[in-house]
Amino acid sequence: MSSFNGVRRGAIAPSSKEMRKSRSFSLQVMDLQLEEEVVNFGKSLIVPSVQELAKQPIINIPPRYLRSDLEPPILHHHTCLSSVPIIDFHKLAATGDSMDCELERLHSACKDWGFFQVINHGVSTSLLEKLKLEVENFFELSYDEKKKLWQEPDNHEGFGQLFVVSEEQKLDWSDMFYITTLPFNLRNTDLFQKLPPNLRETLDSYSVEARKLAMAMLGYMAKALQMDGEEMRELFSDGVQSMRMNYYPPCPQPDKAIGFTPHSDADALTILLQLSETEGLQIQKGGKWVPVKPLPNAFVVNIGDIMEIVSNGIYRSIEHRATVNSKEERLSIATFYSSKLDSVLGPAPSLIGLNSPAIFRRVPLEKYFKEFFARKLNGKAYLDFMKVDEQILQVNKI
Ligand SMILES: O=C(O)CCC(=O)C(=O)O
Repeated sequence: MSSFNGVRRGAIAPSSKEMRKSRSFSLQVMDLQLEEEVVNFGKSLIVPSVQELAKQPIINIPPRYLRSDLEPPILHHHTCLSSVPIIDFHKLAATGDSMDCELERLHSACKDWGFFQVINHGVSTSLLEKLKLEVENFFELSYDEKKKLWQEPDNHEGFGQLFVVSEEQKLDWSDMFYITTLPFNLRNTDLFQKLPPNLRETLDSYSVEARKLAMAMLGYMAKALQMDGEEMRELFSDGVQSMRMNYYPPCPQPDKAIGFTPHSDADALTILLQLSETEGLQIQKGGKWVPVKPLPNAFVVNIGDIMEIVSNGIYRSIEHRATVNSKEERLSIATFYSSKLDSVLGPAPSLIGLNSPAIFRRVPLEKYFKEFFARKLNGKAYLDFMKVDEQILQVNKI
């Protein structure tokens, strides 16, 4: 899942050097700071570190991680099923038949799977390798170092888990680090300043590359949907981007736990980078959990709920989950791309007509995320909540 929280909207704070310039300037700064509004999208109860727990010589996992609530049984590693489509970004950028054919494949992947892997995406291998290394080192920091970057009770950015709303709620077998990365003025600067400098620099470069890729993909999707490209650009340029780094430690009872509860993502597009070829991600397809076998340095991209709304249900967000295993740790970095902060979500006007009435409500992005983060994660329940009442649809048809 996705999102952002505790971000500051409005004035960008000047540097301390600028602040010293003059008294009149500092008075202006005070005015600006008074006007500054903190946008807080939610919070999550603070929970213990699973990485630390997994270092103990335990045979049985604590009851809070036992997931008898999850049906069907968690591991399906031996089920042999077809895997998600692979989209070649070079071909999409080409002209002629090869482009048309790849665009059609992209359209089918978004409609029928909601998931695909992207190759030849243009993000340099050296940047990806650097990012993988920095994130691995980040999770290897001592617990004392990590505590300085842990979530605060009123803000879910930092280390911890998301969507924990009660002390009784079952927990995932994983730790995560969540941070808003773009646009720059929405960054939680205090948290960013505390990151190891190498990671911070790498995130600066990677967030820009991931945004370029997301915008290019949204452009191709607009074309494939026969949607007005300007509507897509208007909604998503300067969109909100956040990242969630996931760490799944080995688990002594992997068939009784889950690394990440089944969910669909609330954003428009998620770009997932897996740090190794260890499997764990599974997607829901035809009533079965299909494992996604990561291709080296490819991205796994998925349609989020916002894209399902914008496309008026033509593209589908798909439930997915992460399983764990008893031998190997697994790491992944999910980059979530959403529309801009002051946008109003709803089906694209160019896709709505007499024969295709809007099936989703129109809701400001801020309200959409606030309601999303106030809930326990529960499959696609939140998207159902966004649907126009079936009775209203019937009345409008008459
Ligand atoms: O680690 C994975 O493969 C899944 C991550 C995920 O679903 C997420 O971060 O939203």
